[in-house]
Amino acid sequence: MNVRTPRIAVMQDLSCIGRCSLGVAMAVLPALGIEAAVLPTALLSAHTAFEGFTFRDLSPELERILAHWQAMDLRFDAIYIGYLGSRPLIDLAARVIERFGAPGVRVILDPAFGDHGRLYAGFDGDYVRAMRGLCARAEIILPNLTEACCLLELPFSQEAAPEALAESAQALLGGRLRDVLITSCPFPGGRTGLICAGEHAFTYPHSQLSMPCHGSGDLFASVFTGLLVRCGSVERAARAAADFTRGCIANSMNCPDHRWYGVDFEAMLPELARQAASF
Ligand code: PXL
Repeated sequence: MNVRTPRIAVMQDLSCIGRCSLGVAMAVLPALGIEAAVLPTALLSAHTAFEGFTFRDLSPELERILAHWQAMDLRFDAIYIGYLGSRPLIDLAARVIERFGAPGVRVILDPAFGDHGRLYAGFDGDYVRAMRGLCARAEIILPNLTEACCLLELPFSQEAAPEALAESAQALLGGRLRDVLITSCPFPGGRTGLICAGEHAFTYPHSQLSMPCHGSGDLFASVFTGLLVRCGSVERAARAAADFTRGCIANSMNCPDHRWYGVDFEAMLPELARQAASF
């Protein structure tokens, strides 16, 4: 039997230190039996929560890569866009979707511009507004609570009611956008979890872990995208990705380094590969 390995175009930065973005996607997707074809948006010495990080915007090189890809008759099962880093890169991402996002290609966007009530270093309201425009070109977006509040022009609140968030998120739907899947949402009883508004509406609360871990959104997004391509179900992929991410964060809690150096997921990849077999 010769089954074609699915291929996902992954557009985000390469941060040399601090597990996030491409570093995570290029480990997770192959563990799920998926080829990661990468479009690096920027090269950083470390992610932007580390003081003194270097940042090289790769958009000129990306233009050349895209020109080559366009001549190659490439096809993808999905396009997964994460941290971009500048306004020109948002425009480039829109072009990637236009060129390679034919009907049937899943387009998943993690807006990746903030967390814990704040924007990441280097971002401002203009960036958020441009990202809102990009959201309408995606099929599924994966904002965390901070990003969802910014996109919806709501004040950030750890106490937002899940029903109210889901209702507000409806405002973003339309264009190509079918599902708004918000991570790290507060639920009654001190729990946290997922709220999905749109075609596949559901909620998935679970108990809160005590240590926030940098890069946990990127880990969730990579696992979600891979499992979605494997099984086609937004809810099933999201629940399993949340469970896996939570398990990895629990593993990371014995070492405070992971708060900034990222979720300790490597040792769990064989387990993820085993689980993927049933997807
Ligand atoms: O995890 C999101 C992320 C991705 N890439 C870079 C970042 C961050 C968050 O800070 O700085 C470069």
